[in-house]
Amino acid sequence: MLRNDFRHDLESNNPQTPETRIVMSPIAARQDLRNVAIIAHVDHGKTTLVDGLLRTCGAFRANENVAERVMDSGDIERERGITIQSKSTSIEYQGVRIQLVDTPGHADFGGEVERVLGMADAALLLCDAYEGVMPQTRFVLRKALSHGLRPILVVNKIDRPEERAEEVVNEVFDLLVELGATDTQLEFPVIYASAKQGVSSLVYGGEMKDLTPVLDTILRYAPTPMVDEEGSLQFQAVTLGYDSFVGRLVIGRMIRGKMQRGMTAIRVREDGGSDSFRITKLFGTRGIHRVEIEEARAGDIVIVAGVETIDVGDTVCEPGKAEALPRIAIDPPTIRIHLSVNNSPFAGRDGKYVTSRQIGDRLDREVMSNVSIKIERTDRQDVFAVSGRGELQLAVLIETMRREGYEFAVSRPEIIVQMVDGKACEPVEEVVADIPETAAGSVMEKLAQRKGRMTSMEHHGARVHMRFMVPSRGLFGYRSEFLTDTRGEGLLYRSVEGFEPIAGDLPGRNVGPVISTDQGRTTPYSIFKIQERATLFVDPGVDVYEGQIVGENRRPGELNVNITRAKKLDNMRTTSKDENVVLTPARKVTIEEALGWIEDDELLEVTPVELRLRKKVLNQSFRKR
Ligand SMILES: Nc1nc2c(ncn2[C@@H]2O[C@H](COP(=O)(O)OP(=O)(O)OP(=O)(O)O)[C@@H](O)[C@H]2O)c(=O)[nH]1
Ligand SMILES: [Mg+2]
Repeated sequence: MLRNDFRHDLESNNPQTPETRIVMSPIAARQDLRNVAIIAHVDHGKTTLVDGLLRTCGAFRANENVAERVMDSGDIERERGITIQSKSTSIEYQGVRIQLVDTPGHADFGGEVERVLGMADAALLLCDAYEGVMPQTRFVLRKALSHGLRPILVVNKIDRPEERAEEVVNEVFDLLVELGATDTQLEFPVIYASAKQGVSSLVYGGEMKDLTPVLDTILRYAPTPMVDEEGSLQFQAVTLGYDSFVGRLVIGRMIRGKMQRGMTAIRVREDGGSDSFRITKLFGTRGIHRVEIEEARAGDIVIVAGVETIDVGDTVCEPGKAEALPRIAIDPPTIRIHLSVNNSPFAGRDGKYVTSRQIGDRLDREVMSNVSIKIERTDRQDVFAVSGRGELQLAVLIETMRREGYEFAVSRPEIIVQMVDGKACEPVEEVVADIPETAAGSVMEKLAQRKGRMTSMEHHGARVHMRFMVPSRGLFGYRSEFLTDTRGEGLLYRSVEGFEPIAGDLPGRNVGPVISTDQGRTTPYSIFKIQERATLFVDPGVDVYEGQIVGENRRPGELNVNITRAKKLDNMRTTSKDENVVLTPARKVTIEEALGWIEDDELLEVTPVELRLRKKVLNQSFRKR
């Protein structure tokens, strides 16, 4: 489909219609403010663009040493190079404050995007100039449209030699049509940018200057917040934070009225009841800094301190004027793990918090700030069911908890079945694989075995771009196989699309566990013997226990081994041949890999120091095959 003529038509895009100006309504436009959410598929450059915009607006002092992707401030975010939590910042441009909300692009954190969209009036949609529309582009755009946000398209990474920006603009247009965008939403402005180089242009192939074209477009096209500043206070809690000086923080948008530091307010709970509290401090963001403010007005995105218990979605009001806003709707979880008290022989060696009480309290705290995670008690006091939107989201929770000193065991993820029209349905995902042509055969075959069906295939030079619909269940543990099959050159993206009738049985794991038969310390001698047959997860000199999984056998079925055997002294020979024993370094399994690898009768043991795989039943003779 051909897109309409997108003129950067300044006048006709003023979001204020004449009617709203004439009517004697308390609703007025805040010309000094714009609230913009930045959304895109993973890695399309959102956080880098925020860096560039901050720099353009002089948010950093000349001598200030700022890290790249400064908004990715969490440890795990920096290590992995991805945004996990959405964060807001603000810049001043031509007398207008633009409040920017950076969001995560990874599908597992879609819930995070969904809840912050309510704070914005427009969405800056980034799209990689080569990759184009990807699964998460569709997901976040659909959410933005359902919030009635007006999209502004930034075709980013225009510096890539293989860019195909014009096609990408058409892809976005088609996607908008498919998603049922309104005419106004279809008339989206387009900016061609390289966030990394800090340059952009309104014209494809035009002169690339700084990022002011992005800022100018925001001022022209992002609607000014239309708010009632005189009405009674309504503020909705969207994100929770914590500060060691001021305690719990609540981040959200002022929907109506004003809020002053020191005032008494109430929070309206989900059950309709309310608790009162005093607003001890109020903050706004100026650049990357948090600054204290005395008053917040409708339209502002602010941080409130003083309320110790609040849930995401609660409304803050004036006492006696409780008026709750609709709760924030989040897509339901799709996968579940069971988190239990560690009962391995090494339990308690490393962890500070190991009891079911401590684990339960920590999980309860997570739910308060992370609405896309659900916790359920099970019939066993020491086991908790934790559900979320994907393995990465759960892996990040597991990693965060172990860094805080927790120790526990995790079961294999299972999908969450939903009844749709009386039929049992399972989550299915849109999968996009961008791979070298030579790997196409094996990827298609593997995904077909996993009940995937191909929906499209395009050739881009020597690479193939394929789309599939695959049950989430079939994708557990697939990523590492995919990387092997594409020799590390493939890109794989997934995003939950919905629920479909259960697709039937899937093949099991085609490798088997290598299991230690003894407790003790691993020896080079025994590792040398076993490594001919299997890939090991442990190095020499490491403590292992009976029933611990120490490696991967190339064939299914258990391989029980003694990995702690010391070489007998009587046949000890110190020939040079012996001393030159070459040991393959152990394969270090990550949390996500482990979640995709373990079977129902196995567990991942997590401590602040170690990740161990184990059988649930440790004693070999008690384990049935
Ligand atoms: N070539 C090129 N690379 C870019 C550009 N913008 C960002 N990148 C790179 O793309 C990668 C991802 O950038 P991020 O800014 O973290 O992307 P993001 O959209 O915030 O990613 P998530 O938050 O994880 O969804 C980084 O390696 C950036 O350096 C660009 O304009 N050109
Ligand atoms: Mg980011």
